[in-house]
Amino acid sequence: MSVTDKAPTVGNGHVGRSLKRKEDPRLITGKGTYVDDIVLPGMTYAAFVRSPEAHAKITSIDTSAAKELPGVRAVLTGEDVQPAAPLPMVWVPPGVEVRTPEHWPLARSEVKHVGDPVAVVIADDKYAAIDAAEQVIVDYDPLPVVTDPEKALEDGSPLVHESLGTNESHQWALGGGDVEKAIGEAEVVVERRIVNHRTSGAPIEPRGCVADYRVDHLTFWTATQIPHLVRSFLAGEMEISEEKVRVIAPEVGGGFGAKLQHYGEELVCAWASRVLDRPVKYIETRSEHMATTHHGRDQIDYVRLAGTRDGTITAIHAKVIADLGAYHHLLTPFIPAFTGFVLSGCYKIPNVQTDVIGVFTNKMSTDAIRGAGRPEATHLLEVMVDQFAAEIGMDPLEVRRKNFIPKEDFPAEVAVGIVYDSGDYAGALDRLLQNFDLDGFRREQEAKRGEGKYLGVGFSTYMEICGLAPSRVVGPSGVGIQGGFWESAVVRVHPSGSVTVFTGASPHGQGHETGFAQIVADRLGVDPGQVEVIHGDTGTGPYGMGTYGSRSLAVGGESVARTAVKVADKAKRIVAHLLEAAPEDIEVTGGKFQVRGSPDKGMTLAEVAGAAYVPDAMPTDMEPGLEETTFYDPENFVYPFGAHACVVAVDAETGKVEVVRYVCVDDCGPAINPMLIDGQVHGGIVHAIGQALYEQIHYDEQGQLVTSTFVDYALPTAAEVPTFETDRTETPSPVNTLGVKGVGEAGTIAASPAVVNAVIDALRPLGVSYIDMPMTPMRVWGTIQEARS
Ligand code: MCN
Repeated sequence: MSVTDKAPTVGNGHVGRSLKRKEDPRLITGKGTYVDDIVLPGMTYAAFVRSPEAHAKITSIDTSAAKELPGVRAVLTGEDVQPAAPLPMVWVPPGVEVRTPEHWPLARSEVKHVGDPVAVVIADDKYAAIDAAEQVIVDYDPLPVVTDPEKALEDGSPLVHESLGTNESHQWALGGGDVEKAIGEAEVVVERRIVNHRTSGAPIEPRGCVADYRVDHLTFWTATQIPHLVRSFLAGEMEISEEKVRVIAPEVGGGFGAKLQHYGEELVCAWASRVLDRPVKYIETRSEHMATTHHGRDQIDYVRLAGTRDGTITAIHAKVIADLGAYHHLLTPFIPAFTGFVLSGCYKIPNVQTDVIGVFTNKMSTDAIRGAGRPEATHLLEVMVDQFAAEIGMDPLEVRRKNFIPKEDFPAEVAVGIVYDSGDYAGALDRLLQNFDLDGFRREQEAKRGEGKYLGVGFSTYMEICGLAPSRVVGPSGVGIQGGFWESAVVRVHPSGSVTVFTGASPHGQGHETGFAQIVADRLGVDPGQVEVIHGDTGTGPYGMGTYGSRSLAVGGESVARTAVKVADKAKRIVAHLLEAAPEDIEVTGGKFQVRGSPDKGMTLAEVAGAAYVPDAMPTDMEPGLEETTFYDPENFVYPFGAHACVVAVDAETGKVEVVRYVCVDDCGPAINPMLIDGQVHGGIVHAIGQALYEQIHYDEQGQLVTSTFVDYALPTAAEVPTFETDRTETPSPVNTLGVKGVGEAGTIAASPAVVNAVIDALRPLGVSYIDMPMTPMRVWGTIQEARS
């Protein structure tokens, strides 16, 4: 990897400031337009008929009663909705067979999980559609069910897809060094079975779409993270030429990975709109969300970590049994592979190996949920580092320090062959400990123990891969999302000097309208209030890849920055021409394109734009206008990192865990907007505390979903989390000119092991040495009882 770009001149210093979010005035005054706010003349509403069975043959579907009901315009089944291709799965790793059963938007002959859509009713109003859906009579012939991925791998297990002859989707391995040899020769080997259970993305706004097909054109609003990709998929499936499909992601109320997907319901609504020649709206209910929007995690990790008694880690091996659910959605089988890429974490471990077995079960599919494979890796690694430290009787922080990749080693290639861009792991931990008085905590812990309270502290030092791109690395790994992994931007300066930015990123809570405006404002010498950022509309900007994998700033923001630099360069040439100076002597400072050393010679962007759009005085070899485009494909990923500490109080009588303090240091390179970063870190930590203590998608043995509402699926609220004490170090990435890395998933990736390690730290005096998530009162209490007996 080589990066030669020089950082562009920063003009007015908006970058680095905690500007309030430009998007908030409309959001907090209820003026945002979400999918459900879109009302079109002649609108009809979709309600899906879903399987109550986890696995069954469909023996008949009787739609006659439903069709008779007032207001019902159509009832469609799998026979009626026949797209040109099944729903997409885009991971085809070279040399690995990934068994991918056909996945149609409406089940054709069998249902494979509770909630599998079987038919759709389209009616004039939502309630008529729901009532009619209840009148569609489907006869099911139940088949044997398997929900436990380990049982699914046993001989004689019920098969989710009979035609495959196995429940194994695929095996995939990634390694470096010789793990078995290192483990065989090690002084110490610690082993654990770590369950990283199934969770939901659970954004506040569930999924929804409005399809409006008219005269060969489809306009499609959808709550998505990937509007351009949804357009490509819909165009292909419906055999409509791509330019005739416009996909708009309006205001999107959170996604957390669950909207990095192309769902069958989207296609069904578009199809129905074409059949009926009317707009069709679908908004899922919360219970539908829990059952049929893809889940995350669900790995059983058999981990061995080997080392010497002086604390050097010599090898780590993870056998990952990944429960993929019933079908492959967009990236389902790839997610556990991502675990393998980051298994070394912050450490110099010479022997590293991940062996993944992907397994079908009669459950909803898993796919990317915030972190997507990386939280699982960090969780197992950081928990195992503590287990290893306990085994050899060493301070877990000393073990970490001993094994950190030193900052002088960057760019650093790790055993699995990837090259980390930059890092200072010891620096982040040092900063954390400055903010956290560990000695003071240990004294308090001791004192409180005398009072019958169990306090514990857990640490997690993490590293993650994000900035998803670069195509030339991701492509060969087999991820074939239409169009590669670059990002696009257009920066358009209007004749008045105000600016519109079009980005291929598709924010759904991250605040790109603010951060991207700050980047452009500095490069063009204007106020961020003069910069409007347009996103999520395939009809306005060039093709773009969307928002996921904490890629938007490092890839999308960088493409915006580069485009603004191109615009500034043209502006400089115009100014140089008009003010008779050399272009190299023009700098953006004080809100002007200024001739260096001549304070009275300068032009505002509005004056430059005026000249560019009224080109009579422009250089003859220059095109009129002031607008540029960039397609940016980076040379490497970016690798953020940090150090987190969690303090818990455990009530040993009830098993209740309370997070009483949370201190963290994150490093995502130079901050564009520290407040946006804090917001991301807060949300990310809550997400992981949720998994560690409360949230779990739970199916019973018959494949019935037990946690289908927020009554059973326990999302933490503000009352369950402390005030977060955040801080940052800033280690620039050499990969992009902004020096930035991602932060959108950092909290989620870092926090769950910190919480688990804290609970174990609290309960060690009672003999507890390990506990799985979610650490519900029942589980914690049970573990204490077991340890006591
Ligand atoms: N940022 C910054 N300076 C930096 C790094 C980041 O100011 N040095 C800012 C960025 O400008 C951006 C935010 O931090 O406003 C996050 O940027 P980035 O890390 O590039 O992540 P993305 O914008 O690509 O967001 C994706 C990430 C993912 S993968 C999930 S999942 C997620 C998340 O963001 N889902 C979210 N954050 C979420 N936040 C909300 N509110 N809702 C979701 O669904």
